[in-house]
Amino acid sequence: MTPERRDQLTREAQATLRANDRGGYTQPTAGLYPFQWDWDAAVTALGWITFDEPRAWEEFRWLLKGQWHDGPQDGFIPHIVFHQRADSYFPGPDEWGTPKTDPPTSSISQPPLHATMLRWMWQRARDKAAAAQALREIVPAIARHHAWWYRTRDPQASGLVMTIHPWETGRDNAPSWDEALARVPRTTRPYQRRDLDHVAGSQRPTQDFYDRVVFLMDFNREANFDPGVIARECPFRVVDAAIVFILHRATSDLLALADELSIPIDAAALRAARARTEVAAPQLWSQTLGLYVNLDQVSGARIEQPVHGGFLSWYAGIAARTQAHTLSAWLDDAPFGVPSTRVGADRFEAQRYWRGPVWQHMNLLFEAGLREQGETALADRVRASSLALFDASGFHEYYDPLTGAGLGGTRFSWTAASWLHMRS
Ligand code: 9WN
Repeated sequence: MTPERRDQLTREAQATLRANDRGGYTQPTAGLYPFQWDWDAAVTALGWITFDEPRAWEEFRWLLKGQWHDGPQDGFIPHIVFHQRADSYFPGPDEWGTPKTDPPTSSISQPPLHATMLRWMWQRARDKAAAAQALREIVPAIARHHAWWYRTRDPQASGLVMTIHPWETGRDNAPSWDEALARVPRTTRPYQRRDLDHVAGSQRPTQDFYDRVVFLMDFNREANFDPGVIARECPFRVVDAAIVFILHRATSDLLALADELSIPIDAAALRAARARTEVAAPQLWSQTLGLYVNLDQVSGARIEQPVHGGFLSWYAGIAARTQAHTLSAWLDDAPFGVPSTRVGADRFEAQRYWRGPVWQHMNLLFEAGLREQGETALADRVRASSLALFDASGFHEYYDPLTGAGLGGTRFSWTAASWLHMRS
């Protein structure tokens, strides 16, 4: 890539975040996603820190306005915070039935990237005094969120947190969830999807998927958001390897930040949770696929689907040597990597949401983990592929791994933020 093109992309990325800024939180993209999303906010803050440090810390402060306090859900950070009303998205604030909070929120979470993004922001920040002050506010809240994950999503202390909604995994319609979701009834109540007003149906989940995820949203409300009832009775309960790995990594970063800044948190409980995950992680290994995969907690079976979440094991510091061969083979098959489902697999679809396309923030995490674990050649391949996509197609929501074409939403915040972080 030429230096001129790099500068142009940087200007465009900064302009994208400014355009999506709603005065404290960043919309993922106008129209399609008009609120603040949890894991988007964490990645987006990583982009802001490269050119506007105060604004980066604000992103977290605004996300935490949606955190729940007290009771069994204490520490919960919802996957959507509805700071303002907008009718271009379904399901909006009135659909979730959550207790009246200000701002209103959804009732499920998303992959807990926060502590890792915060640590990288701390390392990058030039104004260390302001950064330390922000972290002293934010880190205890994130520690409560980790306690929420371990307490409510792993009540048996198995070492593997579960998740109870495809939207909670952030990789909503990955082929791994097909069987588990097929057991969930289809809702019979009327509702109006809004995503198809913005993006072609061939790039979005199916109607069948929506009917079942709406049922799960309503199930949560009928369970009165009681995590004990949900953990026992929710018809969709899976262990998502990506969430296990993201949480595991984030817990290490949380401990490191608290230690470095002398912020009091319950470090012993977090260390114990980490130790349990280290012991339990081999249950996620698929010998057949040479890859960490997901588990269906209702059937008890490993879900033998080749999806890219398992490649976060390096990022988690839980590496399996043979997985390097698997990733290498996946990259050989995809002109643009890393595809969310292996190219050529039965359920691979090049353009449909999480069933094939490439997502740049995932590549950012893969690259970081590979590099840290000494898999330099693979890290370089992932990076080269990502940079080629930025160069060819700019800042889309996701990309076709066969052609590099941009898909889904345009002028997308976490994609622009990923460029700002990865370019240097
Ligand atoms: C549901 C905002 C979010 C991302 C998710 C992505 C998509 C929402 C949707 O958009 O999900 O949360 O309506 O499709 O799958 O990862 O956080 O960018």
